[in-house]
Amino acid sequence: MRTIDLRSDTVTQPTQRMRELISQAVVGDDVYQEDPTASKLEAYAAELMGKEAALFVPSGTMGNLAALMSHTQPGEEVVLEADAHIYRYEVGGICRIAGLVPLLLPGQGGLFTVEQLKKALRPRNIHYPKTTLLCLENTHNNSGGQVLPQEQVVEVAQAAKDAGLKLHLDGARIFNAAVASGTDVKTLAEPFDSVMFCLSKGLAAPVGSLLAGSADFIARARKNRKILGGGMRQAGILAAAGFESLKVMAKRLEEDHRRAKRLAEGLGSIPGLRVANPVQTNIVMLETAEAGITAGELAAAWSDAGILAVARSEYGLRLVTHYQISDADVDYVVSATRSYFNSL
Ligand code: TLP
Repeated sequence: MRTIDLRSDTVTQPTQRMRELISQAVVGDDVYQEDPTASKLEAYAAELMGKEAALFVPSGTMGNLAALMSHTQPGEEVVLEADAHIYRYEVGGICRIAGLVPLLLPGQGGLFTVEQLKKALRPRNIHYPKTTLLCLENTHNNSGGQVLPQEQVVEVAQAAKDAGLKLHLDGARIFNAAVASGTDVKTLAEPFDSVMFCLSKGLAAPVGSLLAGSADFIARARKNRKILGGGMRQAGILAAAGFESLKVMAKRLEEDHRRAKRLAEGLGSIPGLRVANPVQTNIVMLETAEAGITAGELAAAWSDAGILAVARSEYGLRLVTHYQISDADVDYVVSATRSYFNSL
């Protein structure tokens, strides 16, 4: 039985062309900045994001952490949306390694308002940590891959800048946001001093993310990447696949979004199942409470049918489409789920 793996777009396998590029990569020692393939990918990423420079990092988690460390000093405060990946799913590195205090603002679809931000920012006072950075996430993972409304992003960013804050974007899925909103990544990244994006999610590279920003910021991030153990040697072996991600795979994300919508429509039409939010990109958040079954029970039934998904809470599941999920797979998931519900 074939496994239909909807746990995440991180499960994507490198394409044949990526394997060819990897085998042909010209490499050097990237800690000495002598790897032409890694350097070329960094220059290309910087240009795409409209920033001066970029840095190839092994993971999104390291890219975000290196950004936090490079924008701040330990003991300072960072504003984040309450469900931000940086806060919820990066093992507390923000506190443990960067030494920062998170200031969490609850958002709608991953974004809070200017009024919330202004109210939360406190004046200088001997009792308070200095607030120096604001981070946003686009698309917003925990809100089901929603695209942040760019007008509101610009307003929030302006208010943060006026208050003297730096801005970082966790753009792990910024290409999904760009495709879904019809806005190019440069425009989405424009309000931010730095942006991190992942090659190893819907863009299908085996490993790697990029952090882009000013030349000075990237020089600091390079040093911080070294502290974190992310100074890679013949990094071009990994970076080589990234060109295919950016030039080819980024252009097909619409297919994943179309399939996620089809999946949501199919599953949402089964009585008792509810799709938590409008599907805009490649993530579907499903709720089983009304059906009186737990997420764990549905995940177990799916697993028996060769379908993998993540049970996120007692009644919540996440399903993510990617290039290895076909229309036929989507139809199979819907019909297997219908059969399961009919058998209850
Ligand atoms: N997200 C993963 C898991 O960590 C949950 C996933 O399957 O969605 N920012 C965002 C918005 C992310 O979704 C992720 C990964 C990261 C950062 C971290 O990237 P990696 O996994 O490369 O460290």
